[in-house]
Amino acid sequence: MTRSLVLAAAQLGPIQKADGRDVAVGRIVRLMEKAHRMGAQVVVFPELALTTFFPRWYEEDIAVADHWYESALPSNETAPIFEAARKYGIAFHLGYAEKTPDGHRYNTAVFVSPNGEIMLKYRKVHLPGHKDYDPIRKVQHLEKRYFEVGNLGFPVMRAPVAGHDVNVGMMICNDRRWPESWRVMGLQQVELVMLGYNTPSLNMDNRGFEAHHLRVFHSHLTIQAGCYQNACFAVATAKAGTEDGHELFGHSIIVNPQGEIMAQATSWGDELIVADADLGMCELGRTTIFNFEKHRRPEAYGRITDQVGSEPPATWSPRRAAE
Ligand code: CDV
Repeated sequence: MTRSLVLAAAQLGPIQKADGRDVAVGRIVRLMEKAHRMGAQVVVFPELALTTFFPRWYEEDIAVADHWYESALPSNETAPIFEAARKYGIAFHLGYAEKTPDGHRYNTAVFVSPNGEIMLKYRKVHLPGHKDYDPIRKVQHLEKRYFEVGNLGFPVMRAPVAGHDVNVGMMICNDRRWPESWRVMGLQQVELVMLGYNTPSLNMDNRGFEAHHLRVFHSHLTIQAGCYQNACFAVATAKAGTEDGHELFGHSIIVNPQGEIMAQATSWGDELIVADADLGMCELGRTTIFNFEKHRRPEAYGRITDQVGSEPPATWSPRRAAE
């Protein structure tokens, strides 16, 4: 039997610092209604979908930032999202800032069934940016201040989605740039990777020039390569447009296991894109070029897990070469 799904990326335009949860939740519910009209069965919302990208704002006292976090999901404020999913029979992925009952803070995403059950939770592993105020930067990127490194690894779950069992996994924003994130999920036969991102149009590190157009290119390059090399689909959903003067580049995409872009957002606002995914497409890569069991050589990959930073290589000398 063909296993096919209608996938949607629900890109969100900017959420301003002054906007309350009701603003984001109202827009998310409207995108959910649209997803229903367009026949979507899985909808992926961005990273930190309920608030502005608050790690750009420095707070000396982290407790002052507490209002950006969810301590329960659903809550009174977020319940309308769960109600819409139930009403329309749609499974959804949502990124948000999580504060646990024992006070830990994570950049988190959940995959929720239409009946409101959290089927999978992921906490961002590759936190970019810095912990303390950085005077060199044009704009702060304080994820290392506001979040702990995720403690759930990169789990993949075989979950019921629209009548099929689907191997689903998640990553968040910067994780997409790291082949390790994809491969750990590829090793669990992931079929659908869901990921949200908030990526500025300009490099804000102020440590060298990076051409504007390459920012989008690098984002797409990593997602397309990740899908091809691990024979999976991805729904990659952006927050887009200008948040309090800070521009995010959008360009949400849905990608197939050949690494092809099946759908792409064209606006910098709230926008829904959809694509039909035949999950059988994952088989070709998995049984040929990327048949891991046949072709992987972990005995040659020791450095991947033994080492964190790079090391200089051995230096060539005539004597060494002769050995
Ligand atoms: N929210 C993010 O993780 N943003 C990062 C930074 C480096 C811009 C990204 O990879 O897009």
